[in-house]
Amino acid sequence: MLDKNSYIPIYIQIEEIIKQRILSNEYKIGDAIPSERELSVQFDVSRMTVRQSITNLVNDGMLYREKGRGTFVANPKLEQPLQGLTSFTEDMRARNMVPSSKVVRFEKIIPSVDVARDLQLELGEEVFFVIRIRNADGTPMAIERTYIPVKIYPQLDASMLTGSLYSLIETAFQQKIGNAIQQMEAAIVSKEDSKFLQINQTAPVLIIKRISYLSNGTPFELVRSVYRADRYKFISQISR
Ligand code: 16G
Repeated sequence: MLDKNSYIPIYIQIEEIIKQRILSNEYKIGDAIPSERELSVQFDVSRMTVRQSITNLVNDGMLYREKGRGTFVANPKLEQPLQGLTSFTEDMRARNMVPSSKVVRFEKIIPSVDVARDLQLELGEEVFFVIRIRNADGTPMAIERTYIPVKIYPQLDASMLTGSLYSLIETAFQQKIGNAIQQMEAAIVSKEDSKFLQINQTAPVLIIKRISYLSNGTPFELVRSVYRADRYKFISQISR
């Protein structure tokens, strides 16, 4: 309830009330919340005050506005830790979500000079080039373009990649995965990826490039992953 005598500013109290309504499912994910006008009547405050509360919740990512349509409850972003060399399958299972993958391309190619260098291959050595759409509970979350040296896994085929690559390597191929180097950058989604990810053509994405090594130091994958920026936030622990 609003307490107009409180030292806590009214717009912050309203923010908290709306947050509670979202958390208690009174306002459901994807639903429109009442208009500024309705809320200002409900709380008996000015529209300006309500607007301030809503703007803060939009900035926090709990709500999003759509021009001419209203303000909606956002799907909470997945928090992805940046430490720990985990796989997509493990990450989703840890959240009780069901991972699935669609292999949209699988071919043997001679990689570019840059890819060959990252994978420590001689010029002309082949790689498998794989594009996979990674889904959580059936919704596309990321798209991955993976280069895997053919000489390490000559027996690889597309049907093996609908499940987890990392568990294939560790269980079927009995190899130990060691570490990886990652870099991340922001971008606007490409036209092709907007279709794969079923998002707007101007949507922001986060791109992670990962080179992963077996424990003996051999690079076994170079991956460019495109993550939906509206569904992911990356968390890292830092200390000094
Ligand atoms: C993650 C990795 C990717 C790896 C994949 C294996 C990032 C940025 N990328 O998506 O490099 O190939 O997991 O997942 O985290 P899988 O074992 O489920 O196939």
